[in-house]
Amino acid sequence: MNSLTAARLVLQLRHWQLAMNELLKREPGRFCVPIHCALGHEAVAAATRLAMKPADRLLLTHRNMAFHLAHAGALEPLLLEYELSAAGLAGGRFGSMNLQNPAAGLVYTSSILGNNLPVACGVAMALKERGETAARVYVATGDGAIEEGAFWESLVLAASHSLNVCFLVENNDHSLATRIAERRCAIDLGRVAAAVGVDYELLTGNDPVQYAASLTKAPAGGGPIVREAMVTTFCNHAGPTPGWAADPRAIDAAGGLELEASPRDPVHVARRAIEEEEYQATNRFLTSLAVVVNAPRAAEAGAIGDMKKKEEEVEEKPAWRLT
Ligand SMILES: Cc1ncc(C[n+]2csc(CCOP(=O)(O)OP(=O)(O)O)c2C)c(N)n1
Ligand SMILES: [Mg+2]
Repeated sequence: MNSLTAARLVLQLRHWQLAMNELLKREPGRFCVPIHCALGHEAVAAATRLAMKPADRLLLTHRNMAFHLAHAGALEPLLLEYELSAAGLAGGRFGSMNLQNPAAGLVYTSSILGNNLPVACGVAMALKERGETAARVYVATGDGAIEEGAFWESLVLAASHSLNVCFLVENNDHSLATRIAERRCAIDLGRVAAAVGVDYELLTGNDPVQYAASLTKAPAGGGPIVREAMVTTFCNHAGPTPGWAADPRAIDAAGGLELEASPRDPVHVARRAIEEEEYQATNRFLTSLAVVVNAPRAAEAGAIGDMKKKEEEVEEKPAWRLT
């Protein structure tokens, strides 16, 4: 996937998440499961899509929306899953916080912080036993979740057994309503990784192609890697959260895909890889669709169908479609 395709994926992920945010804003009682948008996490999610080979696996946490969208390539199966519909991505059995999509390699998701880390080691060990040594196991975690003992134990376990695991830490300087300085000492993950002989890189700048290149690096002699991506989460924890600067209710999908004119926003970075004319056309097109999703329950009344119909009506379409 080249820079242009990756940038388009970032825009698509932002559009789908803005559509979800509209639903959560206007119909807070619509979903009976907690839903954690990941506005601002699009470059990391896109990078895993770029990086992963068919045999690779990805294990996720509560904040899995951007990852799932990137790998499912569509909003509809997620929206239906969040409504616990049998037509959803997992037949309505997992909802949001445990959602998995094994067909795409997304084999496990846990809402219990730190829980997916030892599971990832187990998956990697099984792959190693089977001789599938080239298959990498990616496991996402957060600056809050690494406070669990399971993170430290998993890192040592993976290093000791030379497991092909990529620990992908999304550091948004938040755990619920608290910032790192409010709850613990600083953790220099680069030095932690070095202390157990593990390769580490810090990911900043929200370029999915650069991130993917880092995620796919294989350390000499095998073993795990740690990648820490600095992320700005524009949507708070899961809806308005005390202690977070921005309120997701203030985000208006009709206001455009870019949320901040700075490299902290993956969409701002994606614009650089796209002709401005195409970006503006895509922006107008996608934001005109986002508000249409604000319809009665998707499963019953076909909000997605409305969105598709609207899509056909809009004359000025971008030259590309991902799905
Ligand atoms: C073992 C455990 N303790 C506490 C919680 C409650 N909890 C849910 S999300 C969260 C914050 C997680 O922060 P982080 O890992 O940085 O992810 P982020 O939400 O910032 O993406 C907490 C404390 C939990 N789910 N599991
Ligand atoms: Mg966090």
